[in-house]
Amino acid sequence: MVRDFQFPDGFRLLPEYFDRAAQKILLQCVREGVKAAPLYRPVMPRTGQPLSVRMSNFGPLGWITSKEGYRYGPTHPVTDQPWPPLPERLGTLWADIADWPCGPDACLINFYDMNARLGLHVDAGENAANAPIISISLGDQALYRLGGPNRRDPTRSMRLSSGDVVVLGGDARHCYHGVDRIFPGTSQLLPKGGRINLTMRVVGRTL
Ligand code: MD3
Ligand code: FE
Repeated sequence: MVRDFQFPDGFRLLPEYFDRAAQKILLQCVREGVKAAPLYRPVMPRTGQPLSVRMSNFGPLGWITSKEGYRYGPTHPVTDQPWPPLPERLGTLWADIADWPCGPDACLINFYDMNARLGLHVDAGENAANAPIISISLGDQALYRLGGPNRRDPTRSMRLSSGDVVVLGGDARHCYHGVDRIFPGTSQLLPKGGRINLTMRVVGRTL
């Protein structure tokens, strides 16, 4: 079979980087975090259409959307409280594998129920546009799709499983990507099923 797709430079998949015990610890961290900063449903800029993915954040800055647009901000859009601190285990993961001179200042928490999806997009809201993004998957498997720097570039789909870590550095950082579907019943980590994805980012100073 001939494939048109070439993995972008800087894409690294670390399958089951976290074992089951470590996944449970991270899940506990997320539970603590969303107690302080509840998952909420972001809306699309302009249309106000709700996304199917529910979100929250850890760290000094969080990624938020509103009808006015996307931005990073220091407080939860519903509670107006600061985001909870980044869990220590996530900070050590960054230090161990990011190969970047400073730490992350934002960690987006995405929660997918079995019907949630995330359309093809590029992450472009960060001033530190060349810093890597590190993603951690927990719970049910996801069909993840990675493309190139242009929306019409060929794409490649892969399954991300609980405990997998993906590093998006270099060219990969500027590629289109999305989540086409969740495979219910593929993990027992979350008692009610679903998937959590954590993405650590360096936002850089927002003026
Ligand atoms: C490739 N999240 O939060 S993580 C996002 O599974 C996001 O929740 C997906 O896309 C998720 O923005 C995918 C892997 C990921 C994250 C950022 C990327 C892949 C990326 C940035 C550039 C290229
Ligand atoms: Fe993204």
